[in-house]
Amino acid sequence: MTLTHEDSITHTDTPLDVGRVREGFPILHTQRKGKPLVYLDNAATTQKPQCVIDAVSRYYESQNSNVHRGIHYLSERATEVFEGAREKVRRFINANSVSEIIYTRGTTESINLAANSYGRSNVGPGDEVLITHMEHHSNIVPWQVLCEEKGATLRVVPISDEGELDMAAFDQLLSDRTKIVAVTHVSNALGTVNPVREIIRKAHAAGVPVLVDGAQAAPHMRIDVQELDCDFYAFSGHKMFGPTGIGILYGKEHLLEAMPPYQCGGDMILSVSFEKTIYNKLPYKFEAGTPNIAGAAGLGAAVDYLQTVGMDRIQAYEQELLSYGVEALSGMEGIRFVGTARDKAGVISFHLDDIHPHDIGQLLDEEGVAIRAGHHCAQPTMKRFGLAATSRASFAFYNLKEEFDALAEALRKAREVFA
Ligand code: C6P
Repeated sequence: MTLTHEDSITHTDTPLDVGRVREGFPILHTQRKGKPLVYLDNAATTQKPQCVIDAVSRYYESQNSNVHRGIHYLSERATEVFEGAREKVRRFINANSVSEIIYTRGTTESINLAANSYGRSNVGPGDEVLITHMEHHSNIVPWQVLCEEKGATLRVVPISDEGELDMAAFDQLLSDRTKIVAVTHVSNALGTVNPVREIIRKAHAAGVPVLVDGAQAAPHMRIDVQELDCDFYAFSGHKMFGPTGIGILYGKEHLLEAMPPYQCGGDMILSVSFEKTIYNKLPYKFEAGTPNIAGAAGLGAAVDYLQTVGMDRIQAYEQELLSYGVEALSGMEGIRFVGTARDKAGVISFHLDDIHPHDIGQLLDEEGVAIRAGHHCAQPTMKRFGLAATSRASFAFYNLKEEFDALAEALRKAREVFA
């Protein structure tokens, strides 16, 4: 049976027709050196389906105004789109209330908000913040700065040679000095899926809240913040097929209520006098200034799209892709995988002979294959594996198995060049 584009997207009980899915992503039709571009840099940012591009255009064409301020037609339309998208995101991660969905610029700002607001009011001298050895710089530096300011200590859960968390060490490091645990759901450098449910359960048993960096999880799996029971969950729109410059901090309502504002200005206030300012209610208390309304419109369209395709279907297909990709590369002489955890998503990082990853990246680009080469903003992780950088192929549900064949072929050519 041939699936129509509609069928392949909407019928979640049928296998994903990836060819049809790709038709909805204009940029995936790009030709490079006379061949279809192979885009394997999805952990850096994902491509956008036409419906997201349309939502952003539609916003500027027919809905553009400022939100929450005007009483005129366009302002009401803009506010509807903006708040409608918030409700879509709430549903997407199954938060209890839209009060718990804070718009930010992305994961980085979400974590900075939590560290500056929650952290500053709850971490003091002698306290500890517990992170892991596989964090992105965005989930290290804000906590490090906080610890320096407060006279607290940053503790780090070690990882194994496979790139899995040492949970026995986690148990030992979690103590009555720990004031917050901040952990990535999926490592951008290794692809490891961390046992966040177990981490949250253990941390809560010790009375410690948990922030989960979901930047690399939200595009690949169903997220249910109530089921996870996380206290904060941070993610970026652009890594989940939405626009850049928009992201989310989910926070449990009672925690957000007790937290002071992060940035101050318009929209986050109820009233201002020179004597005293009364803050707005949630979530607006954390949204100072004119927000990224077009970004929210695009993010709303992206989560609608993902829910239509079905996160479970995406996850199942991507597991097939992962096995295929590892298989396609593992026959290659001189390859060393970096990150071989049992549970992985979205990322295959590797080193090839002693060729510098930047050289690999450039040679692959010549073959029309886009990967990322570098430290992936995870320098401590690189150091743990004795490397300065890796080559990283990162995929999404629109990638094809043949694209891993193209990657393997391009890598063979790269080896020949350096032989
Ligand atoms: N990782 C990568 O190529 P922003 O830039 O705020 O959208 O996301 C930051 C971030 C936080 N946590 C994790 C786990 C991430 O992977 C990222 C972004 C990109 O791997 C850019 S360095």
